[in-house]
Amino acid sequence: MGILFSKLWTYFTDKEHKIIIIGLDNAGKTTILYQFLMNEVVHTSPTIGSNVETIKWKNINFVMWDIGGQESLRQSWSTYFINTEFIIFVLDSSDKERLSLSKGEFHKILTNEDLKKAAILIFANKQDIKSSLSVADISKFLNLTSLKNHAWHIQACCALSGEGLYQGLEWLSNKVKNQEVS
Ligand code: G3D
Repeated sequence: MGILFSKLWTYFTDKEHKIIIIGLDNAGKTTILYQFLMNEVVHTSPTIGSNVETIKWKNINFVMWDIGGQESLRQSWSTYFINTEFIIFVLDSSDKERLSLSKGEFHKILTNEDLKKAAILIFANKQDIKSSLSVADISKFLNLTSLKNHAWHIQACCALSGEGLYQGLEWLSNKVKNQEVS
């Protein structure tokens, strides 16, 4: 029993779970990554390529890849997809003009073979901005209920204050725990 427990403990504490943080430029991806890492707001500059950090949450190691979202970088997104367990898709909920573009990119990445088993956490970011769309509106717009092959969850958040981010992380942790026992 002791050995089994120790093996399980090692498994939970050492295994790394790959997450890609993706979305259009300016959505708040880098701010989210560094909120998780340092629990504070950092001054970001547009991501050229990617940032990668390991975040330990409830004894689970998440390796988070923040991938630049500018148009010129979107074509290379798929090179990061291999072995991805979770996608964090970030939307600027106040950027109504680019919501269609965001939707297009969202559904496009889900057709990628390397992501077919990935669970998706959608962060409806920038909820502090008064004109932001609600989670319900964004869910409807993205047609999330049409997703039959992916587990998904949408979470309202404000990356600047951190509000909502840990609820999202909690959803991811529960997914990991459920995978380990099934
Ligand atoms: P990206 O990595 O998706 O490209 P960034 O986005 O994390 O670089 O954030 C882009 C800008 O949005 C930054 O502002 C950042 O401070 C801001 N931002 C991120 N999250 C929020 C949020 O929840 N609310 C508001 N109001 N702003 C947010 P700057 O001015 O540095 O470009």
